Amino acid sequence: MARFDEMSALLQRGKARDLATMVQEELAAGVPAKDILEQSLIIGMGIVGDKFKRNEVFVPEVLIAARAMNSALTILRPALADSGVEPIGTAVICTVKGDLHDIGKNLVKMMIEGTGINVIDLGVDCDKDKIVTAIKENNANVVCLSALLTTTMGYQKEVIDAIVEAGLRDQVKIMVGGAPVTEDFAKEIGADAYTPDAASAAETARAFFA
Ligand code: B1M
Repeated sequence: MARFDEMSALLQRGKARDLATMVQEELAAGVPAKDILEQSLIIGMGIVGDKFKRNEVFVPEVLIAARAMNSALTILRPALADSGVEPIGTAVICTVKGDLHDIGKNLVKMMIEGTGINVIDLGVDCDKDKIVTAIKENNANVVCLSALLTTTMGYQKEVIDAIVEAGLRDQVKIMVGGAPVTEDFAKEIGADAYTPDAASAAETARAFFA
């Protein structure tokens, strides 16, 4: 238990190298990868998310914690695959067409990955056809659309319309976000959820699988 708490603390402080070393030691000592993930890393990332929501930590701290999470996941991934632990689902994420802002989108991606969801990142300036294709190819359950410009937030509706036209609307939950986006706008365009920050985006995505 103390070792799980220690790894969680290293993750929260963004100590990627020390965390990676400790994860390797735990695996070598026979601790199941699933326990390391669920009883230490996901809890640590959740604590970072809660602090972010309360403005107790800020973007740089979240990014370095997420980077530490990724370094630990790189080590855990083969062991998780061997032990048959499957991701709980798949999300497709992007910043929509015309929009090149990706810092918030990357945060959302990393926080959602921290909940055990497989995330396919389509990058920025993403066209609706590419999103529809990615949903089909990856059998995705969740779509996450980010927009930072008032001139691009409208494209989120075009993506939702394209998903409806492709007959995929019942297969996916659609989440929207980004600075100009609001709860009312999300309802108006037919999204399933609006979340104001990366931590609540991760909570909402996870809740879709509860
Ligand atoms: Co741009 N930019 N920018 N910019 N930029 C803004 C957004 C702006 C508000 C600045 C301003 O004028 N005050 C303004 C938009 C105005 C508007 O539309 N109302 C603006 C503009 C105008 C532009 C250009 C048009 C400038 C120009 O060229 N004339 C241009 C557009 C380029 C384009 O996209 N086509 C442009 C370019 C750029 C840079 C390339 C220089 C750079 C982006 C670099 C990058 O992302 N790799 C940039 C930056 C850095 C910003 C600001 C300063 C910071 C954005 C940021 O990363 N914030 C921004 C001003 C500001 O916000 N203070 C600004 C930190 C990030 C963590 O927050 O992205 O909001 P954010 O994400 C949050 C939440 O919104 C939420 O979670 C995140 C964290 O909790 N969230 C989601 C985001 N996506 C979500 C999805 C979800 C859920 C939650 O579910 C799916």
